Formats: sequence, C-alpha cells, structure tokens
Amino acid sequence: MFTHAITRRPSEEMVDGITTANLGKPDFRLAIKQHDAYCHALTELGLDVVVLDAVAGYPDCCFVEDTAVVCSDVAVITPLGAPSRQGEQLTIAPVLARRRPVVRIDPPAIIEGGDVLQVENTFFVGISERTNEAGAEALAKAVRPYGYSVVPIACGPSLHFKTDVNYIGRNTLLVSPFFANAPELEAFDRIVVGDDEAYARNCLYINGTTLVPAGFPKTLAKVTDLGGNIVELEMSEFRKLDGGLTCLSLRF
Ligand code: CIR
Repeated sequence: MFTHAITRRPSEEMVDGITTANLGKPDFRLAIKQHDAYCHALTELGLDVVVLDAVAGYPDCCFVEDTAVVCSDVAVITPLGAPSRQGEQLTIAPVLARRRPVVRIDPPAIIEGGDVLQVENTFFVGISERTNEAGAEALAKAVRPYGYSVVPIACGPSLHFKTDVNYIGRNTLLVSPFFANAPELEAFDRIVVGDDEAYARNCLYINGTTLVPAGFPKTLAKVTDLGGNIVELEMSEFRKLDGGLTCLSLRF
C-alpha cells in the first residue's frame, strides 16, 4: 500500500529537456495542467502528495522518479546517469530524509529510478545507459539488510527498464517484445505491448488502480480485461521528453 508521493512541478526550462522522441517541444502551460491532473489523481487514490517546486538549471527535474529508490524501510539517493541531470538527486535527499533513513550512492556508480522496478521484496534493476552494474550492486548493498533482493537485468535499446516493463498488480507485467521471454521475469504473467503502443508500457499501478496514458486503446483494452479500477491521464507533453507516468513521482 502506498501512502505518500513526491512530485516536482515541470520547469519552464523543460523545452531544453533530454529527448529522443521526435515529437516537438513540450508546451509548458499544457504540461502544468497535465501535471496538476496527475497530482490530483494520486490524491484521489488516497496518497499524501508533496509537490516540490522546479529547480533552475534542471530542465528534466519533473521526472523525480530517477533521483531515488524508496521503499518501506529506506530511501536510496541515486546518482543519475545523464550528465545534465547530475545533482538533481541532491535536491530530493532532504525531502526524503524527513520520511525515511537515507543511504546515498555516489559515482562512478550510476543508477536512475526509472531502471528500478520493485515487486514486493525484489528490485529488478535494468542495466542501461543510465544504470551500471556498480549502481545495481550499490543498491543491493543498501537494501539487503532490510530483506530485499536485487535482480540485475540487461536492457535493450529503450531509455529505462520501466520504459519497457511495468507491474500492474495481479502478478502481471506489461512488457515490450524484448522482455517477452526474459528468464528473470518468468514468475510473472506477461502482457506484451507492441511497438505501436510502446509508450503505454509505462502504466502506474497504485493501490489497486492502474493509471494508463490516454490514447492507447489496445493497451487500455488489455488492462481493462484484467478488471480493477483504471484512470486515464493525458501525458502528451511529458511524452515529448521520453517521460511516462511512473517518471513523475516517487511513491512509498
Ligand atoms: C531523461 O531523458 O532523463 C528525461 N527526459 C526523461 C526521464 C524519464 N524518466 C523515467 O522514465 N523514469
């Protein structure tokens, strides 16, 4: 059960954010509206939502998920793999320190929260351009004393592991074709989301409700078939920066 979320308002500088999407520049005003709706949805699900201000000099700062890995016992502050985002994690550390014991990982280990998927007591850690083996090992060292295990898993060409793989409850993962047969994930039922709806692989499961990005009818139908509550959210402006639903918050 999640009770808290931390988010950060988009920065006007978001037009300079990192992107591979080729969808044009985000519209700041529309991004603010979409972010408000996102925070409102989390509040409606019963979470206590902290909304931090944007930080100057960090165009990607609204994607707070990448700055930490937070679980019931500990908050691990993660050194980001993207050079332009290095330091974002230091702005989130004091906020988390009020709520959890904090462990800090330092370079040359790199690890971004978007590469870390927690399912119960296991953290699956994608080894990507943003997360290295040393990052996965440092996370394992931080969480092992609390009874968690870490499973490293090699990523494909996508930005983050959670660009491709997300847990939606009921022992079920949404996965890209790349991870359809990954042995590390064999304990789960897997719904393969094709490349035509690749962005919708990043759904966010909170306390029995699945948040789904608007505009992906095939994925919506597959998630609907599983039963349970669904909330659709407009994400167009964050998609332009390769950001999905999970990226916009830390949940714990
Ligand atoms: C970046 O490239 O770092 C941002 N434009 C997008 C980060 C998305 N974060 C996430 O998937 N957790």
